[in-house]
Amino acid sequence: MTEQSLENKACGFTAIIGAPNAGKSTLVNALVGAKVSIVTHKVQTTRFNVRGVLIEDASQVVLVDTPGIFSPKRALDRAMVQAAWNGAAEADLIVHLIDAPAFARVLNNAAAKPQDKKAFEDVGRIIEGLKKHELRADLALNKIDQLEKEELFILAKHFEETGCYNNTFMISASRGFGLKELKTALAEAMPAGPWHYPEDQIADLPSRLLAAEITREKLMLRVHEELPYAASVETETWEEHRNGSVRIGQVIFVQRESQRKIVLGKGGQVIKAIGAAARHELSEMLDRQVHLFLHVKVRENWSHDRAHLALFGLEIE
Ligand SMILES: Nc1nc2c(ncn2[C@@H]2O[C@H](COP(=O)(O)OP(=O)(O)OP(=O)(O)O)[C@@H](O)[C@H]2O)c(=O)[nH]1
Ligand SMILES: [Mg+2]
Repeated sequence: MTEQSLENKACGFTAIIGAPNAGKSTLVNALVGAKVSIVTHKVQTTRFNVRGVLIEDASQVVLVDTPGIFSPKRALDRAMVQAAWNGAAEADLIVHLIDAPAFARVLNNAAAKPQDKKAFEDVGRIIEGLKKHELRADLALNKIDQLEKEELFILAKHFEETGCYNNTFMISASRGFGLKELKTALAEAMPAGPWHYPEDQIADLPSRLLAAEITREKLMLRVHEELPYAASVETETWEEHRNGSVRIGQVIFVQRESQRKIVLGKGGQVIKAIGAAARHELSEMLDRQVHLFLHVKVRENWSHDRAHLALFGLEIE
């Protein structure tokens, strides 16, 4: 590497914060161009900070996907929200992502759903938090594929008046609208300095953790109605075989026997489907044959188990 190219390099952290379900993980995946963080249509999918790397020109932007910020009640929720604020405080740049259609529905009093009102309140809480911690952020209005143009400008004005934001972006993380402009702006905002990661590295989640997250995503997608947030997944064994395949053993922790029955399903059908979906995705990601073995265990207090949560870098009081 020449001295010239080193001088031009920039690298820093950009934290993506927002209310649950704003689309933070979708955005991080879209900016990285690969799946580094799991996504579902449910709130509180992301439980800990997940890093993904975007390279744009001479800049390496380390994106930090954070858990949604809301009013936490349980110890695990508090730890998740704390992790999000820590991610924001440590970052060179904060992007506050908004579910713009949900916010607009509340602002206009137009057919707002209960979850829209929750998101609206959470956004208020985040603005208070930014002020309290004396943090400035960039604003990104997301899901503009579902919003009229006029609405967008009303929203932009609303947020401008808070005085918390430098720049405003209007994007659709899932459709890719506005992402080119966002990438350029993030790259330009990073401080000069050497890159943190080798240029071919896009994520830094250990394989065991990533594998557990993939299974948790399939679990949430499959049984979220019956078992919203009562489960956690841990990779217990990881064996590389000489023929190139890998054998992964995981435990799904639930809090009650009734939940264990739900995850298993009649004749084990539900867990079979979860396992098949997870195995399929893992095989593609790892680019080799995966043998996945899932077990369901009842551990009433998994959400208070420090050792288990420490696997994800979460600390409870
Ligand atoms: N229509 C539309 N939907 C989107 C867009 N971006 C994300 N979504 C959807 O919004 C939902 C939530 O996405 P996530 O990326 O999991 O949201 P999150 O902010 O990471 O959520 P938590 O991790 O729970 O805080 C998913 O169903 C996404 O497909 C978008 O630009 N347009
Ligand atoms: Mg998320």
